[in-house]
Amino acid sequence: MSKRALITGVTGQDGSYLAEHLISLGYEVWGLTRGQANPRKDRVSRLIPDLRFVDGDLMDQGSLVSAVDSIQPHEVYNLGAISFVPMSWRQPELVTEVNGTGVLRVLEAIRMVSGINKPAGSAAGPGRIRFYQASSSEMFGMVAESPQTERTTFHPRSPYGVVKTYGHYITRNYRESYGMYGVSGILFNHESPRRGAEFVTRKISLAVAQIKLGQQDRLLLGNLDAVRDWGFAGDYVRAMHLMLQQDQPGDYVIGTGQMHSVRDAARIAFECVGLDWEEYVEVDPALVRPAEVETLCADAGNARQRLGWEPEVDFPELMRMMVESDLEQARLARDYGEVLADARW
Ligand code: NDP
Ligand code: GDR
Repeated sequence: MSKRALITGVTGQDGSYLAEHLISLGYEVWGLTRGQANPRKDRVSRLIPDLRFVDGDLMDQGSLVSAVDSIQPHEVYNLGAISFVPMSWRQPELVTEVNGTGVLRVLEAIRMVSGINKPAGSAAGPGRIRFYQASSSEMFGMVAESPQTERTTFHPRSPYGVVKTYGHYITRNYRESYGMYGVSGILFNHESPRRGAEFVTRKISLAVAQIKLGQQDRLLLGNLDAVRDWGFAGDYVRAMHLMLQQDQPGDYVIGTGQMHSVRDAARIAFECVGLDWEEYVEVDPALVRPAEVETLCADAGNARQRLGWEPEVDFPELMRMMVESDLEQARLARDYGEVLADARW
């Protein structure tokens, strides 16, 4: 019998790559989707025909209990979130509800469906559903040491980072309180051609494509000095799955260990199409954040050693992949119209 997995956030970047990966491993994969007519659900179902769907929302406890109860998954991956950091200054309460209390609701759904009513060591036992929480390098924020490991102190710099830290600790607490199998992957930034257009790498690759085709003449960015450890989403979903296959649950830092600035990202992307970034990029102070995470760099030694995980795509290759994909889609949109271009993802 094949294993069943339930993924929240299946319509997002990571959800789609994870669903593809698990299906390729023989899993029966269910994605939680919300809303009565979510266009992102149509998009992911076109991309992954074998994916099944169940209704639910991280804001609605009953829907999560019902989803877990009807699917009886072996593994639950909680990737659903409002993931764009600036949103967390604009709507902090909503972000707390979805990204923080939402984690608690999924854990509670698993606890209830598994019949775990008492703390660890009770007759109920730990249950068999394994849980993955999408923790974030944003929890490190103002970094106390570099590179960051699973033991580095958290000092989040955005409401998003603060709330992800809650999700991280409540997952650990359910592990310690109820003996549940729950892990947190502390993932550093990861990108792909499926990345949302609001994130800086995709904003750059989209602009490069439009500028190359003469459809845009400049690109406004915020802090060019911000430094991130950027990897490829397809590599990172392999790590999520590996984390849930270990005998003992634990938390893992996932990243490449390579640092690049936003300026580097722009330079590399424009170079892919033979253009000089300095002729097109301008700084817009309105895009600079109220409190910034200046530098992040992962030490993923623990994941390498215990999970055997390694990233396969480096940063220049990642930017090239994104620029080429956006160039192809922009050409399709120009020649055949938006609908065909969007159908690709
Ligand atoms: P995306 O923004 O691409 O996807 C977010 C997903 O969350 C979407 O499927 C969205 O669904 C869903 N969602 C939003 N609100 C709700 C809700 N109320 N109930 C259920 N689902 C909801 O994010 P990524 O794929 O990039 O990231 C996946 C997870 O990993 C997130 O939790 C993110 O915070 C975290 N993370 C991401 C990193 C990265 O670099 N990508 C790094 C570290 C952590 P809908 O279509 O309905 O809006
Ligand atoms: P981040 O990703 O906030 O790290 O969160 P994002 O790509 O939005 O920003 C990265 C850095 O680039 C700087 N920057 C800009 N960012 C955006 N979006 N737009 C701009 O114009 C711009 N100019 C400069 C930012 O200030 C920042 O320093 C991502 C998300 O996926 C989170 O959900 C996840 O938890 C973290 O990565 C790890």
